[in-house]
Amino acid sequence: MIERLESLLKDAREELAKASTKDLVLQAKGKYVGRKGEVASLLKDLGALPPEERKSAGEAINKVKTLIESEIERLLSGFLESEKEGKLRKERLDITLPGRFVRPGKRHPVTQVMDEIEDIFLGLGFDIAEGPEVELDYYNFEALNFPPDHPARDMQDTFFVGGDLLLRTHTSSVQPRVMEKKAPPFRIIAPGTVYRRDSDITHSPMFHQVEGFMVDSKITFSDLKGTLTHFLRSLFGSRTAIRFRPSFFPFTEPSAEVDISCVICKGTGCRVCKGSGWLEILGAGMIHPNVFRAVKYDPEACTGFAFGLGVERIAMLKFGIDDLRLLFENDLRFLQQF
Ligand code: 2NM
Repeated sequence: MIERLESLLKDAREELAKASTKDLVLQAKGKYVGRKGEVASLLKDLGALPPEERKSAGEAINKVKTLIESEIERLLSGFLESEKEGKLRKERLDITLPGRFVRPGKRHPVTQVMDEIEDIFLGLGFDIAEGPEVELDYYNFEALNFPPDHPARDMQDTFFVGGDLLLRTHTSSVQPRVMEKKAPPFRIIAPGTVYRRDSDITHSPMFHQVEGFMVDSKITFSDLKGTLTHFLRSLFGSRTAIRFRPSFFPFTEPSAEVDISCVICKGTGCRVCKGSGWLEILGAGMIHPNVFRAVKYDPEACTGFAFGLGVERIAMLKFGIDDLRLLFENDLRFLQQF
């Protein structure tokens, strides 16, 4: 028995010493100390020994088993360690590599200017209102004092959708919608997209407007001048000169066109202002009594001012863009500059 044990231990040690892979170690493990291994069969043979030898033989077998098992354990944990190391080496990250740059999106220059205009009026206590781009003839023209045969309707070429519907030609169409639902006093701006049948270097069939109006019992032309002066100096700088010229719009009386001193030459005359030193920037006036009548307001009891401006034109002046079409081409090389 002792001889068998000694040669078993020797064989196991030799085989384990040669086992160069985890699998070979596991194979040896099965062969020597597995459930049907050699140690197990020695233990089975214990029964054939005389009773007085069994105890010491059993102890000797278990000692050999423990020796083989601990050698196997040592080898296996060594393989595990080097497996882990190999994995770590393979998955190693170079945290000093520069990351891949993702270019952040930016707001379109027209949106930037629209947001800036909204911020100025929000600062003056104005609310923001919106209305549909596909609009009823009534809100776009009739309620704004453009009767069906009024020559002012020819001033703008309109996209008609059919029936009573058209693409709104100005965001003024929002105003009578607001007034139908609300009683004065209020001050509101209506920013949005509008459509006209115009297309050349200075006109796009789709563009953006901000229109504003303020209604109360004693709003005067001075309120209009003060509000627009504050607005234009916030937008173009505190040294901007402003002038009001008499004009005509169907929905305002009196009406004015508002000019600012040229943002390029500061008033001395250049190509942008065509030598005049002034740039036409918005239209405005006191709301016509017929507009109040259309929304069932008493024109004797309320007064109000209104104004409207084109956002693309302001964006072009602020950013020094000389061709309107650049704003609609969505060429990233152009847009990335703002
Ligand atoms: C302009 C110029 C002058 C205007 C008038 C109104 C309304 F509905 F209150 F009567 N909204 N917007 C207006 C007045 C718009 O744009 C050049």
